[in-house]
Amino acid sequence: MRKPIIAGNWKMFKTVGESLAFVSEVKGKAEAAGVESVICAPFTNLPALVEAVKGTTLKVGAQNLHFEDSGAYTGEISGVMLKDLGVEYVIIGHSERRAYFAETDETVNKKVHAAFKHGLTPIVCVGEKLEEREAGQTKSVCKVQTEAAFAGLSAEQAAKVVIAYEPIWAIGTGKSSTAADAQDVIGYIRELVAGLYGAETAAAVRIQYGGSVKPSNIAEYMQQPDIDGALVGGASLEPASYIDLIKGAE
Ligand code: G2H
Repeated sequence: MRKPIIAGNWKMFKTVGESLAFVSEVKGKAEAAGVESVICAPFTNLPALVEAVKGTTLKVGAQNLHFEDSGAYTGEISGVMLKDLGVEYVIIGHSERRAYFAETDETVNKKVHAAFKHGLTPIVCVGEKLEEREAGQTKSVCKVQTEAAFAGLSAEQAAKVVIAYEPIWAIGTGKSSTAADAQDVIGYIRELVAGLYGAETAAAVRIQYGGSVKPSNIAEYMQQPDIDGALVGGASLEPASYIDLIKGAE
């Protein structure tokens, strides 16, 4: 059985002090039996967050990493550094990074390998743009992105990947994919993994939906057979909303 996973993607929000205030608000409340809850915070907040969540069921993730372990890459952070802090998850290939920071399918794949090299669990984002959806290319875009992200992974690694299907037109716009449409694409992504690694691995991979998820719509996504959680931006920033998302995923 796949354990549902709700991951907050804080993007470029919250200072260290605001992060700590958030954790003290949600401590002991953002817990639901059988739901994994993760906070993916800006790099600057990670050391304090890792300390603050000790003794709770909350886990901490980063929002990016460099694929090299070290080197002359000004401004970058490596998997070695994240592991050293005690970070457990890392978002890779979010559409904002693909759109604004030249992330490609190739760098996504290199970063997925770097995450596994350092014992981090990758949350790999895939999803189509509005014009691709309107052109009927949703599944072909997801196929290219998913197959590229998984290239060279062993079946054992593949089973541990968390995929986040985020239709780009639904991100931060208030427009969300219907649960049925999200299920259709996510079911297809699971079939893709089955084609690459077999049914057992595909049954183990967790696939989230992302894009304007909030406490009022989380339950309908969770009711879908192939949706194992959500990657949540805006609605993960407020403690009460985050707690409701975790409870709603139960
Ligand atoms: C999509 C999502 C989080 P939001 O980017 O990854 O953000 O929930 O604000 O649409």
